[in-house]
Amino acid sequence: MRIRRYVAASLPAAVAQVKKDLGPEAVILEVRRVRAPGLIGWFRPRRVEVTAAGGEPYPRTEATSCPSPKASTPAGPAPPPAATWAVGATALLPTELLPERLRRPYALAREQVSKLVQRGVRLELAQELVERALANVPEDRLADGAALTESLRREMLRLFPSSPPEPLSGRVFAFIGPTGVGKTTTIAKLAAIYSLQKEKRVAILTQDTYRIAAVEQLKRYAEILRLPLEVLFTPDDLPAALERQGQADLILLDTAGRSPKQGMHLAELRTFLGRCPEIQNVLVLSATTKPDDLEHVFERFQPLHPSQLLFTKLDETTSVGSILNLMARAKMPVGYVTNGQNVPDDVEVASPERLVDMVLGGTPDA
Ligand SMILES: Nc1nc2c(ncn2[C@@H]2O[C@H](COP(=O)(O)OP(=O)(O)O)[C@@H](O)[C@H]2O)c(=O)[nH]1
Ligand SMILES: [Mg+2]
Repeated sequence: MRIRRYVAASLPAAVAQVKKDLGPEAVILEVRRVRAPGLIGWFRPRRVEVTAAGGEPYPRTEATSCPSPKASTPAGPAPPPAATWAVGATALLPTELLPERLRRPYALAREQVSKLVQRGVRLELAQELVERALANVPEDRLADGAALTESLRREMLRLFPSSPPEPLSGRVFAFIGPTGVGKTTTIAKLAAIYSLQKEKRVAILTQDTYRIAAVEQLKRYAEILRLPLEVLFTPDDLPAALERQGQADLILLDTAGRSPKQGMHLAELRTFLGRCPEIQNVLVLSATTKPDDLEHVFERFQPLHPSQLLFTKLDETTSVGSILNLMARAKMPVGYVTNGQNVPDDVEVASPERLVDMVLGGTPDA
């Protein structure tokens, strides 16, 4: 029996080499994703390393004389490398090619990866998370689905940066983000909570004068809550309004929704908000946005340096996994999340545990 290692650009290419060299009966012992050594390796795509056994069994040798102690220990093949999980690399591999002890763990892992992907997590991130999760499951619990889910849960939680218990610690917050994500509704919810429940002096400002309905919407909320509302028509109106509202503990600034494609409008908004360094920007994103679009929107708003994220419409989607894609990329705290149209009830401080549980949505069959 020979044990050999093969490195190729893809798994099918590596398996083809194995078959050619070790014969059709060869058994795959280990599959890993590897990089070329040294700094240069980080700039090259990862390759697949397959360790396989095959060929003729070792011939039995008849001892003709009393062997020396050294010769009595045949050198034998090198043991396979310590297990490094390669869920992505093995995804196309028929389970029968895997050693018996790895079949169930890999089957469970693949199930988890496809569940995460269905819920909006990018494939590469899903594979990485599951690989890291597997690496932390004790050897004797590898076939236990619940152990993998628990480990995966911990890996997912690690993506969230620690956030302050009070998301709106500061005085002036501008709510930025695309049209229709729920900025104005969320401001109404928060204005009600901070003024009625937390007894803060709250003022509302709006820069969204592009649609008459937008100002009217906010005016109605401000009237019901008996809060001051300032409508800002030019960037110069902002410092003056902030000065007039100098007594307020919390100022919530609504902005005109911008299509993320409208670069010029974003630049305008940046100039507007850039006048007052005291303003912290909350990037409002809808959890219903397609994962790719969500990352695109997130990127487009980066020039405005948001300090936290706020996700709306969690009630309308099962693809909350796309939130993890942003967490892996941005390490930005999530302050509030909203889960319905009711003002002020449908808003809560984001809980990474709850978000992760929404992505996992129940354990797979153990
Ligand atoms: N289902 C659901 N709808 C929401 C939520 N937040 C806002 N909306 C709705 O989304 C629509 C657009 O909200 P709006 O606040 O005007 O968005 P804006 O353009 O970003 O200011 C309205 O119909 C809201 O009632 C939410 O958490 N869940
Ligand atoms: Mg609005």
